[in-house]
Amino acid sequence: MSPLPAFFTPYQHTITRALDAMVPAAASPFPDGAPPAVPVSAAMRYTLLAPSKRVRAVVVLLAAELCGDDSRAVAAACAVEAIHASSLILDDLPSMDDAPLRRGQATVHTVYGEAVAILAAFGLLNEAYGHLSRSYEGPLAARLTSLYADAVGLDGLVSGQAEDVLATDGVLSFETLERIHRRKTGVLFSAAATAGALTAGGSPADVGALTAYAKNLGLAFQVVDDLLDVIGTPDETGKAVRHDARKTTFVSFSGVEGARELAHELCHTAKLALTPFGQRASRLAELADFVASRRL
Ligand code: GRG
Repeated sequence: MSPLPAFFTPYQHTITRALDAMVPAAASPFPDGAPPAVPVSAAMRYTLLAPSKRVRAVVVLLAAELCGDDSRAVAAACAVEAIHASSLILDDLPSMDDAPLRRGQATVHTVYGEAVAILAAFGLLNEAYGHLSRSYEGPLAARLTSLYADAVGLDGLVSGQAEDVLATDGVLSFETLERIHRRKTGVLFSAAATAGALTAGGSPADVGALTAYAKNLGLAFQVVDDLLDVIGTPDETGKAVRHDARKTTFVSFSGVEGARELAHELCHTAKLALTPFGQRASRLAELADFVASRRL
């Protein structure tokens, strides 16, 4: 078993509190306090506030800390978590992964129906960008918004997911698989590290090093995700396993041991990118060690 590093707990609390405030429960329109008839905000909160490791948010906060100022990072950390939650809702839909379980609970479309799930995903994405524009001023707001939009867009999650879904049952080359996984998962990690550094006014060298770290960490994260689909359990991962049987994955390519080795190599490369920061980057290094051998 590989628990999350102990230093995660206070960061997780900070983020969950801030997410709770970012998407408040809709006030009841009825005098008796009965829930609103249209449960979109409930569906958004159902996913957003469900138990999560909050790894992407922690990457934002640690990157900002390393660049010397974490006082402005929380909003960018919340925005990346809202984007991530939006992508999970979409990924679980019947037309995509058709998944029954996520974050240890029934998936949002199985509870609220598919229409509300789709609207909740749009709602979270919209909240992410709105929150950035309300939380940062001029050039920084624009930079963060375009950073996250690029991560979601045609060189990021949307393209990675499209290629992934359309490739089910097909045969992929290793290069194609790597491109899909970088886009589907890696780019959001890179954007998280870059965003953290930008909110702290990090130098171009700091931004470059942190982005290189997160690029490798993000790909490793997805390699281990593939691995956990084969060797993990729903209790550990909070989702159904053996779900990727019809897909080409890093495990179907390299076997369990090969995928494990690849994850370790990528995390080692991620840690090398931290060299300029020395001991100050010990938490990001610890995070890479966790990712390489995580079971959750
Ligand atoms: C418009 C936002 C948007 C996305 C459209 C659906 C889609 C394109 C992309 C899906 C990408 C996806 C779900 C990639 C998998 C990433 C992954 C490894 C998820 C699991 O992340 P964890 O383990 O989950 O960090 P927790 O629950 O801990 O946050």
